Amino acid sequence: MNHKKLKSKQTWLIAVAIMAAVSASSVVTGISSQTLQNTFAESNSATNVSASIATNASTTYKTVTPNQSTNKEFWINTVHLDGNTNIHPGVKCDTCPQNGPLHPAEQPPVNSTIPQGGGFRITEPNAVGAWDFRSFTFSPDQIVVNQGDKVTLHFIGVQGAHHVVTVEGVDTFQLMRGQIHTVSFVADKPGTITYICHVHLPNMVSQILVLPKASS
Ligand SMILES: [Cu+2]
Repeated sequence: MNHKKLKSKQTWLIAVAIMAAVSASSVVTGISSQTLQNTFAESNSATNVSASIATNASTTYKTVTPNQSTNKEFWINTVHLDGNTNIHPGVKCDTCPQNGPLHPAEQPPVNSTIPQGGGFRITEPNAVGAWDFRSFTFSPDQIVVNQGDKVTLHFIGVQGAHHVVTVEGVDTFQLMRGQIHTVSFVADKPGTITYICHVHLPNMVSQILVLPKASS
């Protein structure tokens, strides 16, 4: 066997070894070679990642028919997110569950430009150097329904002592911690409906997106 033929045979053997490895891994992971080929084809095509996810046989979807009105029910919590920290490194603050010995020193920002309105709050360092940055929000803060849906929203006062909530064109009400207030309406027009808390502006502002019926 001359040198050229030997090299050709080596290349062929390497190719067989790679194919065997791919085949073996497919058996181990339970993925058919056809699926692998599809995955490679999709990831190499111009379509995005969601296309390859959409064709995955293991993914199941609940079919959405835009023209069919349904009842949609959501539970919306009042939430404040707190960034607790300390101006001293490695010092436990009185409200920081995550504090550990390696916690770095963090000073409150000087001349912070926090918007007015109650939605944000900085609590200055206390006796042990702990300080906090708070931001109010609704959870969820984005809801999608179809035109014609009957929408029921349960607002739950969880964090924050007191809120004054408006669901645009539907209702304005007070919401105390521990209270649940329910509103219902038919989303008869496509577009957006905001729900806001007047006590915690400008960030406790959220949106219901009403998708239009498809033209038939
Ligand atoms: Cu509020």
